[in-house]
Amino acid sequence: MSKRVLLLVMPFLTLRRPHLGVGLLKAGLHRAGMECDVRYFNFQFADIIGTGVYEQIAEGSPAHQMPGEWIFTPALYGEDARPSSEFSLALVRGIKVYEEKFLQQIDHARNLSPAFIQDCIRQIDLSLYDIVGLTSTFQQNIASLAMVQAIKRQCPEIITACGGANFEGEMGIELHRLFPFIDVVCSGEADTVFPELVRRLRAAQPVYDLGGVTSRVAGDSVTGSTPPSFINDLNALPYPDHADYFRDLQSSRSREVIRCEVTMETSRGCWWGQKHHCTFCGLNGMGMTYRSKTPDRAYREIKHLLAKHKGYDIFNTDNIVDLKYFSELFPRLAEEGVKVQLFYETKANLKKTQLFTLKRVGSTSFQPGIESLNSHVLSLMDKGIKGIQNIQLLRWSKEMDFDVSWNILCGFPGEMPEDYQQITRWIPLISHLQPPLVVTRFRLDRFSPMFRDPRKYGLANVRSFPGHRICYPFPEESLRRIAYFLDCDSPTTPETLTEIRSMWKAIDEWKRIHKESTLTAELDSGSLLVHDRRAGRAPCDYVFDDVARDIYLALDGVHTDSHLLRTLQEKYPRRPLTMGRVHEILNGFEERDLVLREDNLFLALALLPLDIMCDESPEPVEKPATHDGLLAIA
Ligand code: B12
Ligand code: SF4
Repeated sequence: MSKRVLLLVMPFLTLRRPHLGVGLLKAGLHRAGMECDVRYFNFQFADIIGTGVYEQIAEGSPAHQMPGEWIFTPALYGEDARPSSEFSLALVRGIKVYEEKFLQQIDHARNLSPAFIQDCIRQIDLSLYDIVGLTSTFQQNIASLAMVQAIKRQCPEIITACGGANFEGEMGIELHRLFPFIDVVCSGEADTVFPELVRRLRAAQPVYDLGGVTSRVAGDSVTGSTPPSFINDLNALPYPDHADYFRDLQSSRSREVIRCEVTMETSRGCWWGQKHHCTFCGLNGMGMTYRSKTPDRAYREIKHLLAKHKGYDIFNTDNIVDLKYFSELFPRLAEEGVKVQLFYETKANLKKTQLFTLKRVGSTSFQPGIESLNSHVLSLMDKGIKGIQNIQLLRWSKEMDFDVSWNILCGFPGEMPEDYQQITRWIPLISHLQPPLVVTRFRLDRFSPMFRDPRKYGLANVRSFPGHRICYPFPEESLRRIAYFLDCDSPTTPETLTEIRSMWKAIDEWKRIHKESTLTAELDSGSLLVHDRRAGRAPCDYVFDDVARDIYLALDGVHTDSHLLRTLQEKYPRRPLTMGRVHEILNGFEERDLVLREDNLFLALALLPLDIMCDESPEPVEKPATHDGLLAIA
C-alpha cells in the first residue's frame, strides 16, 4: 500500500477555526492524486486543560509573551527546560499582568505537555505515513517541534516538513539549522510547491531548488536560490478541505462551548500596502502583491462552503477586502437571500453604501484597520486616512449595528503629546461609539518597514522579547532570526508618555460607559430631532430645520465647509447663503458637541437614520423656511 502524508495542527492554534493553509494543502495533494490525513491535536489539549484556559492562551494573550510556547518547553527540552519561575520573571516588563490563577493554570498545563506529546504519538499509526508536515503560526512552534522530535525518535525514516508563518524567510532557515530533526522547511505559499515536494521526496530527488525550500544535503542545511513560490491566480486554488477539523471538533468537549467559523480566503496580499506599506505592518510576509479571486469564483466557493458546513459563519482570512466585491459579490449573495456572517478585514475609508452592502449579506462584524484617532499619528504609520474619517466609520458601523474590532497602537517615533491630547479631548464626544479593544504599544513585526530599517524610524536596541529567551536556548543572534516579533526602544518622550496614559484612562472610562451612552437623530415631519443621552452629560434634545437640518444631514459623511456651502447653494439657489452663515450653524453644532471638527473637516456625531447615504445629497424639504433652525427644546 502506498504511503500517505500526515499534516498535524498542534496547540495553540485557536479552536474556533480550521486552519486554512492545511485545508488547502490537503486539497492540493488530493488533486495531485496523493492521500493525506490531518489531525487537529489542539482539541485534545483543550480537553485536558479546559477550553477556556486554552483559548485564553491561544487568542487572549499577546502572542509575543508566548505562554503557549512556554508550556511545551519541557516536552521539547526535557530536563533542560527552564524552571517554571522564569515565566513570571520574563513577564515583568510585559504590559499585560497575568492573574495568579492563570499563571498556575499555565504551570499545570506545562507539567502535562510531555505526556501529551507522547499520547499524540501513540494515537498515530506511523507505519501509514512517509511524510509528516507541521504547520506553525502564532504560538505553535514549540509544540510542533516537540512533536517532530518525538516522531523522528520513533521513526527516523519518516520525513518531517514544517511550514506556516513561523517558518517564513530567515525564521525557517534558522529553525531548520537549529533543530536537526526537521528535514524540510517550506517558506511562503506552498500550494503548488508542496505536492511537488512530496513527489520528489518520494522519488528521492533533490528538493533544494524548489522555491522557498530548505533541506539537508549531506547533513548541512541548504536553501536554494529559487525564491518562494507565489500564487498569481487564486482562482486556480482548490476549495479548502476542512473535514478533519469538523471531525476532531465533534469528538472534543469544546464543541459545546465554542462558536466555530469556516475559514476561506478571497484574496492574498494588500492593495494598499503595495503602494503605501503601513510602517508597522508585517502582515503579508513576502507576498504583498494583491491577488483576488474573481467575484464569481468567490461566490461559488462561499456557496460550496455554506452547503458543506451548514449553519456556520464564514471567516475570511483576507488582509483587505477587494472593493469590487461590494458591487459584484455581496449584492449577488444578498439578492439570492444568502444570509451569511462574512468576517472581513477592510480599510477604514469604506463608503457607507459599501458597509451597508456587507450588512445586507448578513455580516455583523468586521475588522477595519483603525489604529489611531489622530491624523498625525496615522500619517506616521502611512495609513492614508485621517482621524475624523476613522470616527466616521465607527459612527456608520454603530448605525448598522456592526461589532467592530479595532485597536489603538501607540509609541510611534515622531508622536507629539498634543496627538494624544486630541484623542483624549474627543473621547467624551464619541462615548456612544464602539471603543477600542486594546491600547497597545506597536511591536516590531518582521517584514514591516520599521523592522527592515529601524534606524530610519529612530528605533534603537532591537532585541528579542524575554519570552523568546526563555523558550529557546540559543544566543541572541539566533533568537533575532527566529522571532516574528521583536522588542526595541522607541524615542517616545516622557511628555508623550504622560499623554498616552491620560488617553488610556479616558479609554477605560469610554469602555465603562459606552453601553449607556446614546446620541441619535431622527427625521420627523421634515425636522431633524437629535437626542443627546451621552453618559456624563445633561440629557438634551434638539430640533433642527431648514439649512441647519440640511447641514447636519450632509455631515453624514466628512465634509469641508466649502462643500457644505456649495451643496446648500445648489439646493437653495434663490437664497443669499454665505460661508459666514454656514460657520455660524457649524459653531452652534460644535458648541453642543454634536459635530466633530478636524481642521476644516466636519462630521455629524449623532447616529442618523439609515436611509441617508453619505454619497447622496439630502432631499430638499418642501416646508417654507422661516429660520435656520438651531433650537434646543430640553
Ligand atoms: C486571518 C489572520 C488572522 C485572524 C485569525 C487567524 C486564525 N488562525 O484563525 C485573526 C484576525 C484573528 C488574527 C489575529 C492575529 N494575527 Co493574524 N493573520 C491572519 C492572516 C491575515 C491570514 C492567515 C491565513 O489564514 N492565511 C492564508 C493561509 C492559506 O496561509 P497560511 O496559513 O500561511 O498557509 C500557507 C503557507 O504558510 C504554507 N503552510 C502552512 N502550513 C504549512 C505546513 C507545511 C508542512 C508546509 C509545507 C507548508 C505550510 O502553505 C499554506 C498555503 O499556501 C495572516 C497574514 C497572512 N497573509 O497570512 C496574519 C498572521 C497569521 N497574523 C499574525 C499576527 C501577528 C496576528 C496577531 C498577533 C495580531 C495582533 N493583534 O497583534 C493576532 C493574534 C492572534 C493570536 N492567536 O494570537 C501574524 C503571525 C505571526 C506569526 N509568526 O505567528 C501573521 C502572519 C501576519 C503578520 N505578518 O503579522 N490573524
Ligand atoms: S496594515 Fe492593513 S492596509 Fe496597511 S499594509 Fe498592512 S494589510 Fe495593508
